[in-house]
Formats: sequence, structure tokens, C-alpha cells
Amino acid sequence: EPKPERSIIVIGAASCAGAPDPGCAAGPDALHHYEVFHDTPLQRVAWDAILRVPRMPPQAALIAVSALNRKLAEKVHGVLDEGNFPLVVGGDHSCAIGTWSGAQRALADRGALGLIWIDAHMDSHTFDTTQSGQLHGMPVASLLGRGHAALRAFGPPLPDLRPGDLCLIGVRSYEAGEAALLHQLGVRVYTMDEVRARGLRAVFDEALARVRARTAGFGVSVDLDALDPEEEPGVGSPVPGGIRCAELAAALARLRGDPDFIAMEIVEYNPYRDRDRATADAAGAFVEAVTPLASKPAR
Ligand code: Z70
Ligand code: MN
Ligand code: MN
Ligand code: MN
Repeated sequence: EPKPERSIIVIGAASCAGAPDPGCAAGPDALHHYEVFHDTPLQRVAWDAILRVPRMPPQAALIAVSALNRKLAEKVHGVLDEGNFPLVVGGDHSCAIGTWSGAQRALADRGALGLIWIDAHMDSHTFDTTQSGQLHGMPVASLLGRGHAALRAFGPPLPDLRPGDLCLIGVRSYEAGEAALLHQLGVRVYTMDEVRARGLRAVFDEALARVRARTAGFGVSVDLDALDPEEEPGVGSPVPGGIRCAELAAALARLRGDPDFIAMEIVEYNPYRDRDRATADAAGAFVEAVTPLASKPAR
């Protein structure tokens, strides 16, 4: 069988500048070394680069994260312009600002970006509402246009992600300020309680219909802490009571061959907390679940 023309190009974002836990910076190198993302008979997978940030004091995190995101956005845009599929591997979740800004930029002439955000957290703080000060708690707010200007100040101005084009799935740990922002903007949040009540499959299909409705393409951001830490402990901020790996893989399989599915992100892998590579293998299973991709992205 001929291999499809669209390859998965892996870009590492080896940074923990946006998180309190330094272990996530080692995530991309560990996943590369474990070879969890690999060719299948129908899908080519190749590592492009692992982006790194210089060692900096915590007060310089904003500078480090915005510099990384500028490089990451360029990479993602370039991979999409070549007709390939970017897979961004974190690192802490503040890299999502670069990943999805790059995707927005690549889609710009054709329309808006849709985004499914799978996470135990809301990641929707602004500098006014954050209690921790950690940037990985802010990427959603930033993409919605509520972030610090420095975080998205690269290249020509980007449109804000529209609240109706975004869904969160798996949420079970958040603070009042970020919940109020998402409620005010009308972002659909599928909490873990709703996932348990309705099943991930039903919730995922509904989210998919929403992020597709008014967009030119959509992506999925998987924070591995959405998973249940009893099964997958290798994350920066474990929160009990999450999604089962097999359930998420089954839901993601809905994306197989979908020409509008343009990019994916898997973040917050901490190899020091992993057990028998279970969490690394889950990351590999999620990529296998979405393959083979459609041979060509939608035009
Ligand atoms: C908390 C904060 C967070 C990820 C932890 C936690 C945020 N709401 N995000 N792990 N991925 O610090 O703002
Ligand atoms: Mn997150
Ligand atoms: Mn372009
Ligand atoms: Mn999280």
C-alpha cells in the first residue's frame, strides 16, 4: 500500500518555565528516546526538532515562554504550509499558545480554528485571577485574547480564538476566577462529572460537532493530566478521578482520516513520575488512534 502524502512531524517543546514542576521539561526527550511515536504501514512519523529554553530565574518565565512560543508558532505554521501534520509534545501546557497561534496563522486565509482541550484543569487564568502565577494555568485565556500581551506578541496580530469554537473536556480542578471567565465567554466545559454521566464518546462527539461547525480546521490539545493518575501517573499535576486511556484512545479514533483535523498537542509528560512507561505509552496510543490521517488536509 502507498503511504499517504501527509506526514506527522513531531516538534518538542522541552520547557517547564510555565510550571512549578521541573520534570516536564524532560518530557520530549524521554518520549523521543522511548520511540512511542513511530511509523506504521500507513503513516509516516518524523521528529523535527526539540525546542529548548535557556535556564532562567522564575521571574523571567514570561520572557522564556513568549520566546519559545514564537519559535513554536513558526514551526507549526511551516509544517502546516508544507501540507503535513504537526504533533507538538510538551513540556508544560504554556506551549499551547505557540502551537495554536501557529495553526491559526496557517489557516488564516481560509477561516477560523476550532480546538478541543482535554485537561483536568481549565488553564483559563489571566494575570489578574491566577493564584499560582504559573503560565501553564493561562494558555486558554491567552488564546481567547485575555492573556498578557507579551504571550501572543509575535508576527502580525492574530484573531482571538472564538469561545464557541473551543470545548474543554475532563475538567475537575479549577479556581473561581478562571471558571467565571469561561462562563462569561460561553465556552462549553465538559466537566469530569459530565463525562462520567454521559460517557466520553457522547461528550467527545458533541464537542467535535461544535469545534467543526464554523471553522476551517480544528486541533486537539491533550494534557496528559486529564487521564486518571492511577493508570497514568507520569504528569506534572496529577488530579484523581480522570479519563481512562482506552476510553480516550477510542474517542480520538473518531478523528482517523478526517481532513479537517490539522494538528495535535500532547503535554505535561513527566518521565520522573511515570510507572513502567505507562503514561508514555498512552501518548503513543493517542497518536496511533488518530492514524492514518487523511492523506491530504482539506483545502
Ligand atoms: C492551577 C494554576 C495547571 C496544568 C496545572 C493549575 C494549572 N489552576 N495546568 N497543570 N496543566 O496554577 O493556575
Ligand atoms: Mn493543561
Ligand atoms: Mn502560510
Ligand atoms: Mn492540566
